[in-house]
Amino acid sequence: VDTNSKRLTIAIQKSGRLSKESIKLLEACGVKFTLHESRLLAHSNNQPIDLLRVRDDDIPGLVMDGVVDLGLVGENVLEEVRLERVATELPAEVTRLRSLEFGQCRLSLAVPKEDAYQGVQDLAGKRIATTYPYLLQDYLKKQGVNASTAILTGSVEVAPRVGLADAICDLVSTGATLEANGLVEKDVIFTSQAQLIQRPEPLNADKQAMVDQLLPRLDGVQKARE
Ligand code: PRT
Ligand code: ZN
Repeated sequence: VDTNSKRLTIAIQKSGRLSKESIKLLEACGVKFTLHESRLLAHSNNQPIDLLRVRDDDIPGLVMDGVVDLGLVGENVLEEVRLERVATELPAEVTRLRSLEFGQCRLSLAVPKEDAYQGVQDLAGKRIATTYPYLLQDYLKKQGVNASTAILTGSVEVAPRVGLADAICDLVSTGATLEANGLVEKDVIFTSQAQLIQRPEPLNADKQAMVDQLLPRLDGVQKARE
């Protein structure tokens, strides 16, 4: 992506829980697209804007590295990537523009329902399965608890049952997944919703003008939804 380009580049999740709402929000702001399922890049039909459609995990890094101008991503992924990048000394700054009021969820500790659990101290010396090792260890450190992690990118909720872990740290929205797996939510360690983020280096004048036009429209759309 050419940073001198007049076209604003926005990264969104290609397919997943944030995709539909992300497109819907941009369209409500007057940015029109024709999406082709297999394509990574989509040009707007009516604005100098390009959409880059990627895994949500890639969005914070693309924005932090200035590869794209804006990104729409969950705070959970944003903070996990930020902590990982701080630990590995990679650029980790973004400018947060707006909370987007969709993709709400929480990252919680959960244990098998038959376990006695008084508090996070009970997890000392235990193993916790998660997709968010940095957020988890950051929380445990603040609580003064030493526990190990089993990093899984999926099926975290089955880990206790198959003996891979004693507890889990996973995203929850309705709680149905925990319930179905005989787990009980104990401590919320992080709450999240989708965020609009911008790369830290200033945008060129053309791009800044587009952002200045986009934000009031977004505020209008969100106000109308209340
Ligand atoms: O392929 P890609 O990497 O882009 O997608 P992904 O599979 O990593 O992410 P995806 O599409 O599942 O979620 C994208 C983002 O949506 C997350 O990073 C969160 O910011 C947000 N979000 C909101 C959720 C949920 N709600 C949610 N409930 N992400 C995941 N879940 C999962 C959770 O992991 C668990 O498996 O849903 C299950 C629990 O849901 P309940 O309703 O049973 O509690
Ligand atoms: Zn992901």
